[in-house]
Amino acid sequence: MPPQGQDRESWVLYENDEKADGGAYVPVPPSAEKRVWKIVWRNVILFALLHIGGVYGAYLFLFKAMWTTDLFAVLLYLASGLGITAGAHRLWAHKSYKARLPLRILLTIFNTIAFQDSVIDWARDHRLHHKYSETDADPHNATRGFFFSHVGWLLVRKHPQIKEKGPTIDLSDLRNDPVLHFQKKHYLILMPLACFVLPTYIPTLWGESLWNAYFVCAIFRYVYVLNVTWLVNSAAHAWGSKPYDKHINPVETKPVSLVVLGEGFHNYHHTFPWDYKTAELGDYSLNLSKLFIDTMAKIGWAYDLKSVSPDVIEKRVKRTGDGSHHVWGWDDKD
Ligand code: ST9
Ligand code: ZN
Ligand code: ZN
Repeated sequence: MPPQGQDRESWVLYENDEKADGGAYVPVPPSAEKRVWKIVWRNVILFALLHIGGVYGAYLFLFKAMWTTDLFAVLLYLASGLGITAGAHRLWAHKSYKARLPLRILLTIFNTIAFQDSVIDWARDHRLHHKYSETDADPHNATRGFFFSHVGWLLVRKHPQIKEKGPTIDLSDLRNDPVLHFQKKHYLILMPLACFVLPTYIPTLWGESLWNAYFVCAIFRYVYVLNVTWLVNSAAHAWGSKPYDKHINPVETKPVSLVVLGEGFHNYHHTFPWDYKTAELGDYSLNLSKLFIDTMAKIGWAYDLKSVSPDVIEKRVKRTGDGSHHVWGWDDKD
């Protein structure tokens, strides 16, 4: 058995000890060995159908639907995206800022349009992802490959380590939030309404067909947002630079940031997960979520925005960065 009650580093070292000769503990890198997938065929079939519908919806989006319908689909992408980035991720999973009731209600509505399961369940998996990153207790453990971290983890039963380590995560702050409690309790009514029914009905008000509205604003928009979100788990754990910590897999990737409203600066985010910007710099063009939170702060709906001071970042860059950091000419100093 691996040592019990160890911190993450020890756990990573000893997780595969059953492979060791004679029962000795042999340090291993934090990568997973080949696993048996307990496939959930219902999910495989539903995701396959969803993606076929998504490709068809993209065709209608590009060539057939009314421009107002396309615009509405883009607005739904931005709203549901913010429900994940500014809501589930930065506000609820990481508590990187605080929000007054109207903003919590707005973000919960946006989040329900995104249909990535209730905020409480999303944040439970995400807190685990950070605490046990790149181990079997990480729901989308990127050391199991691009496909697994992108979508494969939603097609199989969770690794027993997730269910064993899961209860070590404190969720009391989320469970005590009445808005989140309401969302989880009524999810099976609220989610179909917000993600599929209303996005299909609303475009008929300006003369769009139900068919086009369904495939463009519900199916295509949903599949698109799912896939760009999943890119943060797959591409942003694989391809890019590591200016803040070269010892971890997450990377900085501007192309991903652009489509995920500022969540592609993933090396920074895993190094400083409490920063509401999820990035060192606040370039709004690559971080629409920051623009949204800053705007909410201006009207008083968001407050206590947490950030990291430049000298803390600088020290960390010099200590653990891979040398690719080029901000403020630090590389020329010393
Ligand atoms: C989706 C989520 O797509 C995507 C999340 C992406 C996260 C990205 C993060 C990146 C950073 C942010 C960037 C955002 C960018 C956004 C850009 C937007 C423009 N702790 O799960 P079950 C226990 S969702 C503790 O069924 P199975 C617990 O007892 C898509 N305990 O496990 C639980 O019971 P309960 C739509 C845990 O049976 C029980 O196990 N949704 C934990 O192995 C059973 O849990 C779907 O398609 C834990 N963490 O099934 C649904 N986890 O819940 C897909 C579990 O009652 N999921 N337990 O407490 C499933 O069908 C299933 O979960 C499964 C595993 C088949 C994958
Ligand atoms: Zn990550
Ligand atoms: Zn995070």
